[in-house]
Amino acid sequence: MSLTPVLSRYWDEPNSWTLDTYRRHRGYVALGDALRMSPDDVITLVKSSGLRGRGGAGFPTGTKWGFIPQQPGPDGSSPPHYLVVNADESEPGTCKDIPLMLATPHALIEGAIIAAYAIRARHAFVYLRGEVVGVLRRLQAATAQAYTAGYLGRDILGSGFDLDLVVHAGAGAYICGEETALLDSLEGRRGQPRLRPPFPAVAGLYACPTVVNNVESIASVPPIIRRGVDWFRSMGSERSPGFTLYSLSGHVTRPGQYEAPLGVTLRELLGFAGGVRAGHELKFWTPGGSSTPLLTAEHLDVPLDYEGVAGVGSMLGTKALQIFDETTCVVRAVLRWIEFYAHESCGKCTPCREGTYWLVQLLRGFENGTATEADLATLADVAGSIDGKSFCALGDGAASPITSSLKHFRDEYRTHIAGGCPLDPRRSTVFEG
Ligand code: L3W
Ligand code: SF4
Repeated sequence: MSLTPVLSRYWDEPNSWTLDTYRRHRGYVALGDALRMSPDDVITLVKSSGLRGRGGAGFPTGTKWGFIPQQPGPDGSSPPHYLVVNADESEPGTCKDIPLMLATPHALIEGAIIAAYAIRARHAFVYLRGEVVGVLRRLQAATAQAYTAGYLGRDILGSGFDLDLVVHAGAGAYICGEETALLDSLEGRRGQPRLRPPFPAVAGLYACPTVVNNVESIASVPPIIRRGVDWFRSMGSERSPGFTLYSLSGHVTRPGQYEAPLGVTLRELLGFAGGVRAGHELKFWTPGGSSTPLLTAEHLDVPLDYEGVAGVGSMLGTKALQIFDETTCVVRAVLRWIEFYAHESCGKCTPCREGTYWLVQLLRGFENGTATEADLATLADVAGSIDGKSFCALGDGAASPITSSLKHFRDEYRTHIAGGCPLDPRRSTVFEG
């Protein structure tokens, strides 16, 4: 399989983020095409493409757009509805949306205008994680350019369609990437997940129907409009069509973004990235951030699409492939992740709030050599009390590194019982830089 750069095609070009460069690469052509179609036809086209959400869950994008009620209510008026772009990229290892917004902010803006047109929203929001001030400035500057050029505001390109786009920076909390916590935060409240259903498509921002889509999902729409459903479906598989960004990080020769058809394997991606760093071998990896169960060298040929990764008991997630070689202590890596989840737990539900705290205490015992065989059982028990019993996906995500590392590396935990971490911390390169 070969690389298929679409979104990342000219990220390395000087001034890739300017409106001129974007237009030189046929930017905003898809917007004109979409505005000549009816909103329903745009939704049908995106449904036919089979585009699935790139934020982690893989929910069909066109189907989500189709949930937004368009019929007037009994009083004849249509309730307001909104588009919200989830740009709160925070999943450990995930680093695709931020480079996309930095390199080609207009790709996101054009996609957002098309999506808003399709669902007939007049207000769109980009919710960005607070720490990335450079991205905020770039998005704000690009939004201002889009207003000046007539792509935003009143009567866009003479179509009669009006849209305002607001770029909003959060305060930097992982939980605000959960779509309903994001909406609470956008409304000015503390970001904590809401009970679902109702899903945002029914009651979202200000209790109105709202589409929440990931940055990469939205930026994938203009090329689909421009080049068509058959072109998009010529990549990937029937159920997981198209191209996507895979982010390789960790012990790999050339870390970075690799855009390829869904279904590419880690073996193929490592071929593009120069392999695991010289002189070392693959020990374990995450297919889509730390919330997705760990895989090992025996999974090098698993197709990296939704069905392929689910078939080996994991999830494609955000396609953040974190690569770890044999110098990595799996217990220490899991401890660092669980410390993150414990820190980011919003505290709303007991299994996650208390469970992540106890997981950290137990894992520290393995690292410093005080853990017992009984602690191994307790570790699995606590993870089991979080997984599937928490209020939102953060809890399930926190249990996942524990259960998957116990499945593949139980012996390594046992080695720790016998006297702490066997790897010399000065040699172990994971998470220390
Ligand atoms: C209307 C229904 N809408 C589902 C919508 C729902 C959402 C989308 C997916 O978690 C995963 C999670 C993380 N009527 C609907 C409906 N929807 N049924 O479809 O929903 P869901 O519940 O399957 O997933 P989710 O809550 O969106 C996302 C995993 O991604 N993850 C985390 C990624 C973190 C980032 C980040 O840092 N930015 O992306 C990584 O694997 O664990 O499983 O829109 O409303 N009947
Ligand atoms: Fe908050 Fe964790 Fe419960 Fe989610 S699972 S609601 S993050 S305490």
